[in-house]
Amino acid sequence: MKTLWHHCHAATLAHGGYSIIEDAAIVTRGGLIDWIGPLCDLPQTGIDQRVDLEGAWVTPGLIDCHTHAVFGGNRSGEFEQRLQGASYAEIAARGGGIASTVRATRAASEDQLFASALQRVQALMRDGVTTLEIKSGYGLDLASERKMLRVIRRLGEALPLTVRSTCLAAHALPAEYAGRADDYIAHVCEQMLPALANEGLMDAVDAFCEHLAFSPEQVERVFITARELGLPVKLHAEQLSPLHGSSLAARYQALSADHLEFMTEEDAIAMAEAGTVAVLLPGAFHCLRETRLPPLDILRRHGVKIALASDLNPGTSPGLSLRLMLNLGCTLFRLTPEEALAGVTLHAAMALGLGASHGSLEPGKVADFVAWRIERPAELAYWLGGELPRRVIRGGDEWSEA
Ligand code: DI6
Ligand code: FE
Repeated sequence: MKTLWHHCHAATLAHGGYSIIEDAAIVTRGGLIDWIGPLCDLPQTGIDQRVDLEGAWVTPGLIDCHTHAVFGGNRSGEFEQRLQGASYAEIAARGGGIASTVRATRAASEDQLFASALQRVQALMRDGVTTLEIKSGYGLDLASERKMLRVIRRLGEALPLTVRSTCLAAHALPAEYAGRADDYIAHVCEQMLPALANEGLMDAVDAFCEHLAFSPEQVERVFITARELGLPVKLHAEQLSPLHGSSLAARYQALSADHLEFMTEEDAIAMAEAGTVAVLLPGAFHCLRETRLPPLDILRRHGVKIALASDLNPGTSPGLSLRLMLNLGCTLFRLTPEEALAGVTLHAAMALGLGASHGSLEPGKVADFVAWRIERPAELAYWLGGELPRRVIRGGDEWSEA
């Protein structure tokens, strides 16, 4: 069955930047894009069904390539404390922070975690998100990490959404290992990752490389294990201090290094050579009221691909709108709206290892796209959240919220 989507303009993201086709036509078949180009060039053969997009702008389905959307409870109390002067690190040192979400996540049932994550993921979907990465990392023991990863897999089965699952067992030191970080990392590498990989619960492995989390040496042990298990890696790096985690990630051909406020030019060169995507997270920067900007000029100069994500998590970025992140990426980090859109489409796909199949409108790629009723693509980064009129097509089928 061939469907023609017409009466639209397209920002295809296929050949660098917006890659605009005015008065475009898209033919989909079997869940894939069969043909895309100017309507006047359309080969008129064998169209079964026509859909009038009423002058909309079509973009690839949005991809949120860094979220922690599954968690118990929330940390609005810590938000209040931070506004009264406590720092993220101070709150963590007194047993709050990630540890408090670990307690709430361990206490929640799989069904409770599923139900609360579903609400958040549906909020992201209302923004045109068709592909989403979700990390574990609030369980920090085998049973609880497994529970989180199962919820992540279930979300992918329940929703018209491509969900990639990342194991972040090396997110923080669980209380029962206090003072024994090396022992915990050994447990992650020898017990947790092999068991969870064996159960097919993850697509990638991530870690948090920071003074208040794990050292580069500890992260490297996690990366070696991931490599042995045949899984790609990602890294939370250079968010609060310069440990050169992003260079380490590049040495292990990481799909991405994320945050990067404190990265150096050497880190950028290593990432460019390895093809490691820089994932910028303006929601966390904003909520922690950080002042050190990720070095955008250095990333551009060395041709590092830049993605943008919500980092949806209960502590540092309770962000339920990827479009809001487009705005924050532009206003806080000085991305152009065009770079920001590439950051939530093609470059986000690359950050998930999906660059060959997702992220741009090209023949042979999956037919995930959004038809927005907007005047120009920059409008996607212009509004501060809210709902934009749009139609979401996922795998060639139109999604409508029940
Ligand atoms: N960096 C982040 O931004 C999140 N995790 C991480 O390693 C924050 C997680 C949290 O505070 O709950
Ligand atoms: Fe994160």
